[in-house]
Amino acid sequence: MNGMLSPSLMCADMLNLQSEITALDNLGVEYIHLDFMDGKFVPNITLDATLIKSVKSVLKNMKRDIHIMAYEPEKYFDRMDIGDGDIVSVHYESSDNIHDVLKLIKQRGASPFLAISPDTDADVLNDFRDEIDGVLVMTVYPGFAGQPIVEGSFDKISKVRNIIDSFDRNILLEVDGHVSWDLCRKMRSCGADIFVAGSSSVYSKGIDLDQAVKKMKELIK
Ligand code: S6P
Ligand code: MG
Repeated sequence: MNGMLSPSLMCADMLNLQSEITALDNLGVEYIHLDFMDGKFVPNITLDATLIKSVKSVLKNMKRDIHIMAYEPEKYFDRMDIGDGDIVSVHYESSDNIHDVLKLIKQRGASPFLAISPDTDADVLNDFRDEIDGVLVMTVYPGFAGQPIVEGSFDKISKVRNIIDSFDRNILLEVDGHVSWDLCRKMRSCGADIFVAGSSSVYSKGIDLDQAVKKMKELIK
């Protein structure tokens, strides 16, 4: 299986979101990464839940890849209209009942992913063996685009790959944060399957979107 792309909508042109989404869909991009923040779990706010719901109505083949950086993430599931085909990542530390939250995502027909921040030990994944379809490995601290990669991220990706491979189920590994032209290949060789592309690649200045998508797809093959 080739690596899959998930461009981050918070890095796109906010005044032209629909055309940006349609362009990605027409280029055969697999996912659109939708960051949701509550201003408390992380010190920022980006895309709103209603907007995340609306994205659904303009998609043809692309799927939503929703990354919730908020406490009590389940509060937003109805407003985002979470259901069939969505990936939904929730952070390990975001709920006292994170196992129930993952179950709820599954019950809605979506794919539950556990997001782990740079300071979260990969070993926590061992408690989620039968509950997750994927892991979102944050390679920057959640909250902002345009940050440098956190030291130790490649070892973390490799460690997560080993742990989830030991589960003997098909579990996807997604990387999010400074997935740059220079680093994405190494992330791929460490075991990443889905690549969140933001300001350090697909949305960097001086390259057209179609060229950028082609270049990225080639690098993460
Ligand atoms: C950060 C968020 C990410 C960013 C992405 C941006 O909290 O979860 O999805 O949108 O990291 O990409 P870049 O290349 O600017 O780091
Ligand atoms: Mg994200």
